[in-house]
Amino acid sequence: MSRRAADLLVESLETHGADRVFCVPGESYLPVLDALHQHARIQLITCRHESGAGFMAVADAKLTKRPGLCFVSRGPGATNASIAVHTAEQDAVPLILLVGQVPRNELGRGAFQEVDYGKTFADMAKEVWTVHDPNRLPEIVARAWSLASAPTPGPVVIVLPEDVLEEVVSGQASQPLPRQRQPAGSETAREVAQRLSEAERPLLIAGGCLDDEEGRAALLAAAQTHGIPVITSFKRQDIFPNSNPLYAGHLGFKMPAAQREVYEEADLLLAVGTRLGEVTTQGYRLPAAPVPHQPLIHVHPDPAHLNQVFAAELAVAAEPSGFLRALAEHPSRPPAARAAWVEMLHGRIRAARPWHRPADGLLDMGPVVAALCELATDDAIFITDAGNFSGWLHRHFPFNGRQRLIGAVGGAMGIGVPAAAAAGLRCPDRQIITLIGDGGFLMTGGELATALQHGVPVKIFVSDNQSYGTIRLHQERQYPGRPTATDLYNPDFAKLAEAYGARGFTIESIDEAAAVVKAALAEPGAALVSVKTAVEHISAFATLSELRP
Ligand SMILES: Cc1ncc(C[n+]2csc(CCOP(=O)(O)OP(=O)(O)O)c2C)c(N)n1
Repeated sequence: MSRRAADLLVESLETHGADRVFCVPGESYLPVLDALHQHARIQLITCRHESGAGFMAVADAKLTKRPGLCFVSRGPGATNASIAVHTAEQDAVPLILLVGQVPRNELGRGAFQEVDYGKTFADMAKEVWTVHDPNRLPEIVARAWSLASAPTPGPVVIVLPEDVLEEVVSGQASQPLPRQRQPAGSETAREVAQRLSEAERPLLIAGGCLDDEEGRAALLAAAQTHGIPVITSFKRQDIFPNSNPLYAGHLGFKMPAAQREVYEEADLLLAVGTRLGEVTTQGYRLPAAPVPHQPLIHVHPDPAHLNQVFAAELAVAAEPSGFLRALAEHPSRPPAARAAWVEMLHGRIRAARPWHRPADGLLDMGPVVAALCELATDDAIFITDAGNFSGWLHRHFPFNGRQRLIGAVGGAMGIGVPAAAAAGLRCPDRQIITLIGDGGFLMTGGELATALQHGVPVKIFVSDNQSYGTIRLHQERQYPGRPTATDLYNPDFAKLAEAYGARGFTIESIDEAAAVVKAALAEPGAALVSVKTAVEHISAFATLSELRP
């Protein structure tokens, strides 16, 4: 059967399970848009900025565990999308970015909007492939799908010279390559169980590889079988029920030193499905790099991350859910001292969780989160942009193990609204709640139009403190009393939301918070709540007055 290469590309994406792609259209890949016009089984979501399209693809991949797909135009489109490539690398998310390119006979001449993507994305993408021969498109799609997915998921870029796309080809669409299997290894599980039975103060550091139903179930089963306290890696506190007595906390930013020191008393660290990044390890201190202070057992599917920074006593290249399932099959008997360790760790978390009205009566995101604790549904999807406003959710919200938290582990601002749109499209029956700062909202908030175009009833809470507060906090610490470049002039966010066609609300005081949150969540359509937060409450852990000498 002969047809255009663009059609073969779309067919190949479809045979791999693609059902949705995100794009900003461009003249450099018109044949693909036309092919998608004729393949109604793949939904094409048109976005307002390539960073929005890329973030939506990243969020979609976080929910489906399949590569997120994003089509962008050459040059300006591709460079706008680069934030998503970076985020996919940092967050270990499978992403395929498909980029238009100048025709093959113009390559290397510096033609209009030409970019050498191999150079541009070399430091972020797992691979960048330019399609020179249209007949190899199926092979390239299959390889890109497989490489983006494993062993550490990440971004792959496919570059499509525009003349390639119009060529007539006759090959078959490709089928997915088999996923490489990694046996869980019963012997290894037995050995680890033996180590656990000797440890008085073990800690299981659970990472993003466990962020699906299978992984969560395996984590819970292994933790309960062995009575091991669980702490989660950065922004993964949703993968383990926070009220479970074995929940011991979340390795995020701004952890009080006293809390970190408690973790450092562990006599065995079992890190499963985490790359042990800088934030998770509290600046390479837990475990300590390069030689940890306590024995480290590191389980990760990608051997490249084992012994990369930390010398593990036991380095296990295994699929984390399978490993934990095997571990749960080898029960151990914890030493008597374990119970006190478990209770001490969870007791601290339990004590710090409730939100209390601040003595100065100023508004921050606390009362909003307190209301969300009461009102969010059992399977709500929370999205946090990057910034200090998220600290109140991280500190006070007890994720139940079914609720999801989506944010950029890599710290990119701007993911909040696009990810909400993508999550609503993927999970139309679940409540979608975004927390975002005034800074982050004005980066990619235009994607609210994309959400509304598709009837996604996002609920967005904007912390309107008129500041790039996180940076202000750093400045107040390093250069007290000399904030620079962090004050913001803002629109009226509630009116802005109304102009988009969403319902707009404003919260100006603590006393109003609960009722307004309730009203916004009850809205059948999209709603935005502008929360007039006081910059004095610069984070969930500090006020400006406390920081000043
Ligand atoms: C794309 C991007 N640009 C810049 C930064 C650096 N940065 C981190 S947090 C932050 C300020 C966030 O401000 P806002 O969204 O208003 O939230 P707040 O910290 O005030 O709660 C900035 C500029 C970043 N992480 N990502």
